[in-house]
Amino acid sequence: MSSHLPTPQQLGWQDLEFGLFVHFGINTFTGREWGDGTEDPALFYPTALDCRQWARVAKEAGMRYAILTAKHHDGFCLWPTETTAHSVKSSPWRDGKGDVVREFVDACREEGILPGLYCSPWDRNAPCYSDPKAYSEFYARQLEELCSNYGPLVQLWFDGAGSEGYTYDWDRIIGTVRRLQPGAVIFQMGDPDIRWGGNELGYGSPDLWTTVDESRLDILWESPRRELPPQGRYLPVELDTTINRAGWFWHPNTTDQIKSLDELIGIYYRSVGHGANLLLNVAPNREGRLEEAEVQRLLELGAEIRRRFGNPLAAVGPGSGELEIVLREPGLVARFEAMEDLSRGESVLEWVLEAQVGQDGLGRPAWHRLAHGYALGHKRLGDFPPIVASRFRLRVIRSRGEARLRSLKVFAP
Ligand code: FUL
Repeated sequence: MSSHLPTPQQLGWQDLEFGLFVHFGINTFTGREWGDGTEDPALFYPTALDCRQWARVAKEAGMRYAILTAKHHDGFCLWPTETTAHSVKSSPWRDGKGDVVREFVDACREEGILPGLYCSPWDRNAPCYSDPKAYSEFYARQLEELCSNYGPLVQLWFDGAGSEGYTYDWDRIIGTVRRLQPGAVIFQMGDPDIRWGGNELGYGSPDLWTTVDESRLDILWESPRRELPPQGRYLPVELDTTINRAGWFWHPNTTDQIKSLDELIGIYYRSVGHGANLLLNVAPNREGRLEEAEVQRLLELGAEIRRRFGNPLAAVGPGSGELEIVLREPGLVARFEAMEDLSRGESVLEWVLEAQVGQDGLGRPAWHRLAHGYALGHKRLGDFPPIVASRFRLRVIRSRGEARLRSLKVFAP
């Protein structure tokens, strides 16, 4: 499927905006970031697995979805798969009867968080990996289990690492997912609905087009091009990063590497505020619980997002070409949120946000520029030096066809 129009699944996923990434597995117990597949399954032994805690914290932080590493590159499966013995079945944890994927999806649904799964294409344990045809079949069967037995999934996460130069039978693999999980979006590999933002810092360019020339994704990563028109394929961006600089998996004694609230807010502005989804990783420890210090930081982030964007002075929407806010009396404004209506594709090519500051010599309203950009996309967030004004307008300067705007909100400092 390749179209400049979004699917309902893509639009629904974009509205989720902020998700929890959960890296948990054999690496949690070895202290490594990439296992080599020779790890003894007996190492997997969380002493107090608490997926409810993960889901509750995600919910409280304002996240709407969560993705768990059902299988990372080391090949160890967190569910009792029939495809290999390299799984929770061979671990003494719950006498080999445990199923982390089950506990995860159940906990997410109880909290109203949409669950999704990461299942690494690159598998350093499966002996058949040396035979791409046999492995594609093996991998499709793993996905068949994950897509059949755990209810509706919001997203399947196909990480590109380790797969350079390898030939998967994507028709077989993606076909399985599409057939069993028609509501899910696919990330990055095969026939994706969602593309990677090109770095693991959570920083997206301000001109992050949603509709791109897919043959040039690598160029987009290197240097996003302002003039690139939104033509080609509708492919929204997901940016993934970690709350702790130490890595994707849990590592002992790394509290000092937790990102600061300022840094995380900066990441939020440059991801969600640049029209992408933010998938923020918080890794469970060897108990199977998120670390208290990381939970606190995540909740601080959620509270700060609510403080900044939860309470607009005014809001308007939708409109074509221009949206205007008129406050009853002049207010101090320092922040905005603007959204494009993407339901019929990306249309805005250049936009400006202005405040009226008195009149010019001829008695016409005088407008002061507060923000300006090219791509608008799902959402743009921004701060500007505080200004007292009562009239604000978001104006499309150039568009492809009719410009469709979804909403504009302004906020006090
Ligand atoms: C990368 C992987 O190699 C890392 O281990 C991690 O899973 C990250 C999200 O993607 O490509």
